[in-house]
Amino acid sequence: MGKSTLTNALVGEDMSIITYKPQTTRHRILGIVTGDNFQMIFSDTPGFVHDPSYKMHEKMNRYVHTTFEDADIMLLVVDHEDRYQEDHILIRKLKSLACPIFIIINKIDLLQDAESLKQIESHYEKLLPSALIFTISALKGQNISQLYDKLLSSLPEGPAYFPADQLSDRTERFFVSEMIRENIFLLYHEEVPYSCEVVVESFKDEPDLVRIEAIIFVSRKTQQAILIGKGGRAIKQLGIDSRLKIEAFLEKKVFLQLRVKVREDWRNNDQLLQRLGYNQ
Ligand SMILES: Nc1nc2c(ncn2[C@@H]2O[C@H](COP(=O)(O)OP(=O)(O)OP(=O)(O)O)[C@@H](O)[C@H]2O)c(=O)[nH]1
Ligand SMILES: [Mg+2]
Repeated sequence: MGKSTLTNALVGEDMSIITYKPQTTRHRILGIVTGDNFQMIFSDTPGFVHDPSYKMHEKMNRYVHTTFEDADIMLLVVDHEDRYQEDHILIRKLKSLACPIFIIINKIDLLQDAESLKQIESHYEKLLPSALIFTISALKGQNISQLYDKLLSSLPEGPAYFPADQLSDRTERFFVSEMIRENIFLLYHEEVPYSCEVVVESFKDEPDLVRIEAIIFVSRKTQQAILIGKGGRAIKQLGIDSRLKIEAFLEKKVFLQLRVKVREDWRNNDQLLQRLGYNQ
């Protein structure tokens, strides 16, 4: 855990949303860093879903697979509690790669003693002898600059893919919808956040404010009621929290309108998934 926290730390921007809940990231999001004589493109992906319950999970896994196909350097982010084994699909795939592999042992701020860190390191040294191992705290910024420097010096030479001022492959609308989704993850419980997807329907940049209309899709009528809450209290809170975040991001006043729509079982609907941006 910590892929998105690490990507944001390396890129130096809050690109990916972060929550304490698993499966927060659902798409592949590029963060672009351009220097005087280099361009590094960081690719944040969902975590691999082992037992996909929905077509959406399969699409999320496709994003992970795509990264294996086009990365110049692969980073496997593990935390102090993970112990990946030989038969893990990601380890098998890593073993078949020709590019450099970095194993990132994250959350070292939570480890008290040096001995347990040594044990984790030696586990991964045996598992992937050709990989470089880094011990970091993405949250506290420990060893991030060393990792950044090593990434930069390990990249192959090539042309820049993006204009120097471009920070991501994603639009402002996408980031806004993600900020709403982040707040859904933080405000609602159990299955509810997982059954929601957010689409920005309209985005009007007016002289003194940005007027945004977003739709939250849920997969059942009962979830719609939960999202709205008694007397509309829950969705009001969601609107306030999301607006504050979006205002900070756009650096402008925002008028945010949220609507909730039921799309039965959208997570298994190919056409809808496509419309919702699951394009892999
Ligand atoms: N203590 C500590 N917590 C961390 C660190 N890095 C990330 N976290 C926390 O771990 C949780 C998950 O972080 P994310 O960056 O969203 O993890 P992810 O791998 O992107 O997760 P998914 O997108 O759900 O696959 C959040 O609560 C983070 O604050 C770290 O170095 N130390
Ligand atoms: Mg993530």
